[in-house]
Amino acid sequence: MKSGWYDAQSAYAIGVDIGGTKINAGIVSESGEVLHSISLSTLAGQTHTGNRAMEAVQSLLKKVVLEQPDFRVRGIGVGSAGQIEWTSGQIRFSSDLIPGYQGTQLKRLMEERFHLPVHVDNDVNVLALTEKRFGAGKGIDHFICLALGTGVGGAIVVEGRLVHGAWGGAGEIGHMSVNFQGPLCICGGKGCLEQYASGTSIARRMREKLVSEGLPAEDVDTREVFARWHAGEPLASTIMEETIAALGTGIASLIHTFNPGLIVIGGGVAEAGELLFDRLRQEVRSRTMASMLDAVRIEPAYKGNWSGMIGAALQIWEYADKG
Ligand code: BMX
Ligand code: ZN
Repeated sequence: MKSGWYDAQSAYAIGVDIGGTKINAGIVSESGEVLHSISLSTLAGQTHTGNRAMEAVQSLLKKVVLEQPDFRVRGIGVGSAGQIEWTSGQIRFSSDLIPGYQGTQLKRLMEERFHLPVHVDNDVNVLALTEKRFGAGKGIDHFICLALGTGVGGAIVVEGRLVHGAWGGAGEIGHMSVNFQGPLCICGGKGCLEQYASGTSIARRMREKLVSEGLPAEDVDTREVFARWHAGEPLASTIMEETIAALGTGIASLIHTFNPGLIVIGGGVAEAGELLFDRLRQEVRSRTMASMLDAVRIEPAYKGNWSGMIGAALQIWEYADKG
């Protein structure tokens, strides 16, 4: 299985982060240093996402050998959106955020192409490895990550280890229902957290609201909603208060279920800043048993563009004994 690229002693691994919008690939050290990186859009040119990810690794390696012809790595760690069968590295289910991706044998494809050890896990699960090593999760044994981006992803760390469940699907917190009579979700459920708290849904709900008021809605993206919210615009406040109520409901249930010491929140929506965190802390306080509140903090995720990609690569060290 090992190739000319392989060296078990190398200080570097390849990290690949496959999200609904972008694929980032980079050469990463155990201390989180990023030597080289590249970024591609996930869905461009209708190329299959598995092939697009391999294209990213190929271009990355090409870039590296130009500078260091005898460069070697320990392996490839992939963090991907979708529910990943953890041991086989197959995409067991993927919502239509990434059309045609479901069923991809990502680990097998990567191993056959690059002849390196490959680990594949959910994108937000690997993000939790970055939090554990460098972020707010450092030294905390029980914590939960939420990533509010194209979709809403989650990860659960218990006793210092990621919870994978029966085959790897645990932690799909975006599909925890916060409203049993809520709107249909692309996963088949109703009132999922993702329908209220992803960047995509915030922008969509704002546009719908504007249209219903007969106001111009084109070009209104998440950033614009946040700007209007900070400026005190009532429509934007209505949308964001709904997001905060949904998040507060979900987080309170997570606290009651896992009694965590920390909830880490990342993704594009976390860029709404302190106003979001302040409101969210209040909301969670109002919905959570007082006995559970002492132990838990709600903090923003580790800053940096590459945190998903770094976490993906960290799997190589985290699971070194797994081969
Ligand atoms: C979706 C789901 C999760 C993913 C989350 C965040 C798919 C394709 N995705 O809920 O597996 O972790 O989005 O994904 O089923 P991102 O695209 O926002 O990073
Ligand atoms: Zn859902």
